[in-house]
Order: sequence, then structure tokens, then C-alpha cells
Amino acid sequence: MAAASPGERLNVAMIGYSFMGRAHAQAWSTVGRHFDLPVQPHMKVVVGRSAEKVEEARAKLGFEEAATDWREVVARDDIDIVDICTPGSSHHEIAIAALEAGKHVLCEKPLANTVEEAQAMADAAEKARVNGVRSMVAFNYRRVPALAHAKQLIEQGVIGDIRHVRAVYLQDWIVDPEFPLVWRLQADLAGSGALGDIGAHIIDLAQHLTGATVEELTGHTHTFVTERPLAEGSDGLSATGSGGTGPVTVDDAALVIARMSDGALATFEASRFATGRKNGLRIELNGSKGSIAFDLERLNELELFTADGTPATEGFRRILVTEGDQPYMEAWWPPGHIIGWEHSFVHEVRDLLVAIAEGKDPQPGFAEGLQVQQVLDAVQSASDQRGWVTVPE
Ligand code: 4PW
Repeated sequence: MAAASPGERLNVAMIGYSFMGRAHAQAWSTVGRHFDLPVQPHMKVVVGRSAEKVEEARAKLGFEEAATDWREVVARDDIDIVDICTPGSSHHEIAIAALEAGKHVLCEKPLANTVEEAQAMADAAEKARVNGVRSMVAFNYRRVPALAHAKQLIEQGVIGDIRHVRAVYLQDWIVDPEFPLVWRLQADLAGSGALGDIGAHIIDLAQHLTGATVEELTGHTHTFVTERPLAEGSDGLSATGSGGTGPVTVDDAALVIARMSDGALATFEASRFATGRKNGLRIELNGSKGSIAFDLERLNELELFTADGTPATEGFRRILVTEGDQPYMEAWWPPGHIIGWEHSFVHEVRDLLVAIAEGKDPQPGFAEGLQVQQVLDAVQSASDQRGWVTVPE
């Protein structure tokens, strides 16, 4: 694929249209209205297995066409970007086919269900890259403005050398044992449970914010409810049940203690059994000069502590990240006018489009997706062996 020329229209094919597909479609349809883009995305075709349902999704989400055969679609000459929003089990086949066909690829996280699949995807991405083909993993929380701002502060040395990373991602949508056996609870489709679905986000964030990698860890995964009603229909994190039951083959929760390459100590907790916590992603970093804390449920804010030598008055202060000179915010509203969860996806596709236009690699690429997969795999091995595991370099 030749580099995109200024103003060029890039046709997007999105595979899958459920929860993440809806979030991505919202981003594709919004991005050009708020950001000055060097190339313009066009929502060309959405792909799903059921002709009737994908046509409904097409009309609702705003794609030009609906299709049922992803293989046919990724091979089309008029498709430039393939956006993969399917369960993890199909990421690897679709991504490799798309890369081999010369399409730029945006892939939902975690990159794959196994390290082997992720490795093959990273290899295919590296091969395609030589021809100007770009690939990106959808770790969207990197693009929450407050977290992008936190990264800048950390890079400027505002909190000094990082000593601790404390991250949790807590949900509760499967606390009820009668909640059906949706794809996210099946290892053959999802790879893992809370570990890969939400734990992957906080592992990526910790590494992204600190610029360090998880080197060594111990972990424990657990499944509280091992049998559930079979699912009849599901959309995102809700579902209806049908007759019969089946085994839950993924973890419900995962705990990790880790040592990072910069010497920081990190803890990660991912759970779908944190009753009352709906989408509670919180991360705190303690450094030699200060601390930063973030809570997704208050995503426009950062808490910052810097030791200024006056203990009587110093303390955590709240920074509202809505100023035009803070990351991504120039495209939105006047200061104080807050944004939401969905904006992280808008920023993600904006960054992908800019990278394509500039002939640069978007971040995180498939190599970083593979590295997160290795961390996830190490957590599972540590849990199985009940010991410490070194993450391969
Ligand atoms: O990627 C994650 C999803 O699989 C999301 O960021 C949150 O957790 C919302 O749904 C799940």
C-alpha cells in the first residue's frame, strides 16, 4: 500500500458490530467533525455473520455497505483500513489476511488469544510495514486526555523516579451466577477472562505511563462461578439466557505482583466480581518527588501530589484536564466542558489516521500487543505453577 496523499479518502471495513464495534463506529463517524485530519475516513462496509443483523447494524452505525464474508471484504481493492472488533479467537486470522492484502489494521485488545497467535500477527505486521502498511492495537485508555497528560507529566519528571504502580480494573457484570455464558466467559473465544479483557488494559497503561516493562511477576487467577446458563443473545456486557448450562473456562479475577524494568514495584487486580464497581479502572503511581492518581469514573481529572517542602499545606490537588493545550482537548469544548469514555476511541482513530498519513508507526503497534500478551501468559503460568515467572524479552 502506497503512503496516503493529503486529503485522501480511506475506506474503512469494520469486522464485528457489537459493543466494541459500536464504540469504534462512533469514533469513525465523529473524528472528522472535530479534528483537522490529513486523510478522511469513510465508513465503507461493516461485516457480520448474520445478513439480517449486519444490515441493521449498517443502517444504525452509518456504514455504506453490509457484508457477511470478511475474507472477501479484506481482499477488496477499495478497502484501505480493516478495523477488527470481533472476539479474540478471530483476530489473528483476520489481521494476518488483511496485512497480507496490504490493508492498515486496527485490532481490538488483547491482540490475540495466545502468544503464538500474537507472535504471528506481529511478524505479519513487521513484514507489511516495509510496504507502508500500519497496524495498531486498540488500547484506547492511552488516549484518555487525563492519562495522556499524566504521561507528559511523568516524562517531564514531575513525580520523579517511579517506585510504585498500583492499578485495578474492576467490574461486576457477572456477579450473578445466573448471568449467561457469553463469549467473554469462554476460553476458546476470549482466550482468558478478566485477565485479558480488562487486566490487559492496566498492564498496557502501566507500561505506557512509566515507559518501563513488566519483567518478572507472580499472579493468581480464579473462577468463582464455574457453570452458567447458556446464552441466547448478548450485546456487550449484557445477555439473556436459554435452556441448559455450560462450563466457564476463563478466570473471573486475576491478581498480579510484578517488578518492572525501571525498578518500580507494581500490583494489578482485574475482576468481574467487584460488586458495585461497574467499570472501575484506577491507577496510581508513586514517585520519588510526587504521585499521580487517575480514576476512569472521573476521567477528566488527575490527582497530583508534589512534595514542595511545606507539609502543612501540601497535598493532592485535582487537575481538571479540559484545557485546549492538554492532549486532544483542542478539538473539543471550552475549558471545563468535560468529555467521556467514547472520546478515547475518537482519539485512537485520529492517531491512526495521522500515522498513516505521515508514514509513521502508530502506537501501540502489534509488537507492543505481543509484549502485553507475553505478560498475560506469564500471569497464567505463574498462577498454574504457584511461583514467579520472568516475562520473555
Ligand atoms: O476493553 C474493555 C471491554 O472488553 C473495555 O474497555 C471495558 O471492559 C468495557 O468493556 C470491557
